[in-house]
Amino acid sequence: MAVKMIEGNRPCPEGNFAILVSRFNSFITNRLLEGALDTLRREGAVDDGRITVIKVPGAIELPVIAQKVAETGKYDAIIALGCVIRGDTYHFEVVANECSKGLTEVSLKYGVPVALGVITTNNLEQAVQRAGNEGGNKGSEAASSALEMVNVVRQI
Ligand code: INI
Repeated sequence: MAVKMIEGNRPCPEGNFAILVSRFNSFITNRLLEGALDTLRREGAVDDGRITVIKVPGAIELPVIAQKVAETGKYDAIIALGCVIRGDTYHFEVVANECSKGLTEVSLKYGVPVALGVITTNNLEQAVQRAGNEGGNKGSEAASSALEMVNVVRQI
């Protein structure tokens, strides 16, 4: 008997996606949003009518809204976008750690894939590099991961 192999494809035209975007460092997070939208449309063949974008103040606010979205049962995946840049205080660690921990908890509690497109960098330059058009865009990567996960989940 052959091994059953489950692997997600990217196209996901019948999927419903919520993109949560934090406004803090919006010059970066808007680029992450552009990357995520572009990938959902081009790799996923997802129609705009299946995408909901929700803005929140900062990365700390992403988990509670992810929870509200997951509770509805209407979305196949959530893509969380944010940008946390290290400052002089311990605040960076608090925001970055609590955000990613909260998002993981939501994902596991509701069984909904939550793609982590929250970049955590030491400085603005690193953030710009990760929110680019060609070199790399973590919003686009998160969207790609969400597409794959929806297809994997459907096959299990
Ligand atoms: N929020 C971010 O998304 N990125 C940051 O770099 C950041 N820093 O550095 O403070 C940040 N703070 C705001 C936080 O997410 C909350 O919005 C705020 O504490 C109000 O709850």
